Amino acid sequence: MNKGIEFLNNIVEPVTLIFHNDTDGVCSATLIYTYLKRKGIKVKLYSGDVEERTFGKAEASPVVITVDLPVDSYPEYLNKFNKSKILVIDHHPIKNDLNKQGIVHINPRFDDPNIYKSASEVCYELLKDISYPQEWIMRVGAVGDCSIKGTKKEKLASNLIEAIKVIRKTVYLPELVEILSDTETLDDFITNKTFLEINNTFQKEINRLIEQFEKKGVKDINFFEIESEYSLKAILANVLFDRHPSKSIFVYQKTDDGSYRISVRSRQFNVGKVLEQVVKEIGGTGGGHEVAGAANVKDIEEFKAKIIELIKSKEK
Ligand SMILES: [Mn+2]
Repeated sequence: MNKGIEFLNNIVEPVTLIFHNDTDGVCSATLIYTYLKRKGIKVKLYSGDVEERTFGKAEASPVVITVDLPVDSYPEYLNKFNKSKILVIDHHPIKNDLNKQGIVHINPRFDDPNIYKSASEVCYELLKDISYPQEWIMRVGAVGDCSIKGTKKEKLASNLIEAIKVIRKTVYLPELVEILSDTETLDDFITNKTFLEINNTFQKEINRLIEQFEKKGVKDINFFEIESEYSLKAILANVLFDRHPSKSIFVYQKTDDGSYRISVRSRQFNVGKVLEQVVKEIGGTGGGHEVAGAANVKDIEEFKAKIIELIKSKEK
């Protein structure tokens, strides 16, 4: 922890800040960004998933900070920053200790492997001794990652960030961080007209898809293809599963490369295990937890057939 505080305190050169494209990532980045901006440091912001292209597009500034991204699972993504000072702030299970490679690697799981604490809380704790980080931003991030329950308004703010991500896409998130950094209170954020309009568009799209899903007739096992200009499989799968908690929900969407991404929710079988088994047999990637998981496959019809076959064989 002290190494992290020292790293942040000593920054004088321009920074590249790379953050996960979800609520916790946005809020973590906002806390770090606000601190650096107040110090007069130039910051370049980039957002994405833990994948090559997220790091590929990021400029190699003298200082590089990543937040809410388990880069220790893919240390090669950081190779291009070999001339920079690097700080990794994360909260996911640890695969490699990057401190051994000259990187300052902060993760509460070094002290307690089972601790569940959002990246926003980790950033807040680092910053609170050397500055005045925005507490409401930290709380919204923590609510986004379910590490605290939060108030109704905090929940609303967390959902609002998710909606903004869906409608404006990941490319907009750096701008969102700048706006959040200049937003003084939680109330200011959740009453922002532009964002409420975005939320409206988002709700309409979700409602349209719910209606389409239910019109088809809800069965025990449901495969539902989303046709939408937005990427909202996971969110829709959650909403449908909330409405039909005893059913199996497969929500899928065709990607640009012609393959299919599928979000799965079910209490009728072990989702993670079944998905792992299916992709082992038909190719692709997939897995997850007991009730929630995701997969990426080439042939959706083959995928559906395999799922039915596996579930039937387990019933016997
Ligand atoms: Mn995250």
